[in-house]
Amino acid sequence: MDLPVLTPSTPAASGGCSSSSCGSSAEQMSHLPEDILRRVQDHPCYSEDAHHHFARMHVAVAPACNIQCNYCNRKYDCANESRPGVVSELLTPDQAVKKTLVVASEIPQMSVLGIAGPGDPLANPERTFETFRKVAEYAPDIKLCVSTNGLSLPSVVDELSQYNIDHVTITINCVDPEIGARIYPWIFWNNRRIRGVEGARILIEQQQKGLEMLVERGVLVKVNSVMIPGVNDVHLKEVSRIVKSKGAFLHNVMPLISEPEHGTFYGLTGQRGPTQDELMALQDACAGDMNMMRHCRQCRADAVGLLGEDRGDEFTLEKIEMMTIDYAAAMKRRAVLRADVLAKLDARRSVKASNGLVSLVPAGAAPAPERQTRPVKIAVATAGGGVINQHFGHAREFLVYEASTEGARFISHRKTDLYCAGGDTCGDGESVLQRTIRALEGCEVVLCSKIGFEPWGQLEAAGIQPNGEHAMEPIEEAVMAVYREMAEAGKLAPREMPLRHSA
Ligand code: CLF
Ligand code: SF4
Repeated sequence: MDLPVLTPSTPAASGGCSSSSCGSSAEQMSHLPEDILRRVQDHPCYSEDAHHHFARMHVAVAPACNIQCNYCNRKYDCANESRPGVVSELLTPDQAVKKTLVVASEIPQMSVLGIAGPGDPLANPERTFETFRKVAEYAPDIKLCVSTNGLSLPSVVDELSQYNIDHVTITINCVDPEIGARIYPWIFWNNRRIRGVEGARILIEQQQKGLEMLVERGVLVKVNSVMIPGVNDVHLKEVSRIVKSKGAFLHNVMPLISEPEHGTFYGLTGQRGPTQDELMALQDACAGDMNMMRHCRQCRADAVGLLGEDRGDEFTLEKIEMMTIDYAAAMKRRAVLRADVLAKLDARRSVKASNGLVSLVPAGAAPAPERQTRPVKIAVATAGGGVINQHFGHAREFLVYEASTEGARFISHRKTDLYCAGGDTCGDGESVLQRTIRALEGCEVVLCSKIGFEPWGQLEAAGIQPNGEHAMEPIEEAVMAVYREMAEAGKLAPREMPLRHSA
């Protein structure tokens, strides 16, 4: 069908039509069948490689929820898929479609539209499916993705398949109703509120049934789990084992966010979230040969842009109402960009597959040292594209890679307050810089495109070596180059265990 040229006056625009062995990088995913790789290669959440290049957007069309989680306050985004922060604008399906087409035109690398809240998309089936149906009609080049608590999932699996929704996330925090009762005070089921263990049991049954039905139909299922220390942290290894055995493609263990100011039950009762080390240890323990997602940013339910960035302010209802879109023309530009990015990713994957990770060493260089070196954590400032292209002072987050003789692997991201807004004055920048340095604890090097004199000195004083020599280089190659330099300089001798002082 011909795609419409949308203007502010068309019906569509104005209301006529929402561990060492883990990670989801190319290396870990290389065992997957080619057809699955093709289905995830431009999905920023399902492929760690893709998240450097492709963006996602969420449309907040789903206000209601059919369960209560102890980590959720409905004033804030769904904690299944969001970091705390109110949804700026709740959209009708028609507004969501217009916004989607505008964003896809303006951000051609936007490959996925997800519905993830602010409540549960499947507790708002009419609004959710109307949005998907219309986006699929007007913009068939956009992947559709939905995230749910799973309670209503079995009843809508066939409808999901009908709209070509190829990626579904189910948040599964437990498979034991006794544990579930400590996470979910109630569910709303068959027109009544069911509390405690019985409610949790029904929710778990529906989640597992929904997972099995989706897998049977060939839908790619990601499972999200919120890690709640002392409640389900140990148990999540069992969850990971079971969902993997039932065919889940990827497991994403996320940290509980429980700031008291968000007004959640956990926040108000002092339930803490995990430390970075606890989270990584659990992710490693869950990994086995399952793909683990480590690059999740716990997005808002109205997030727009690359993971880790939020361009929502550029696309408010007021702004998009004034925009005119020629989506047919945009789709051509999007196809060119997508083909270009995928060709580059394919080329890099082929090099890695044929030569192994050590091939990241430049031709002619000696092989990576294999003995007497320890792994090293290296932080990277990037604005996307898979290269080191961000000024240290402009970074809102750093990607952390672990380099070893096995190669470079992404292990986590560290959020930081913006140190420098790019102006001439830094205000209270120094204290923010100190917070940034604390966020980089455990890293020995930080790679960025540029860095000022002041932060350089403070990083060095904190034992973190700044390095701006690899600007615009591919991240993993730069990380391995630095690792080699450190090894050759004798800086990576295995650390000895500290001796105990005698009493
Ligand atoms: Fe959105 Fe979720 Fe689809 Fe991605 S987010 S609905 S699968 S398109 Fe991604 Fe954001 Fe993590 Fe979600 S980084 S919170 S996993
Ligand atoms: Fe909140 Fe999402 Fe849980 Fe519903 S499923 S209570 S919206 S976190």
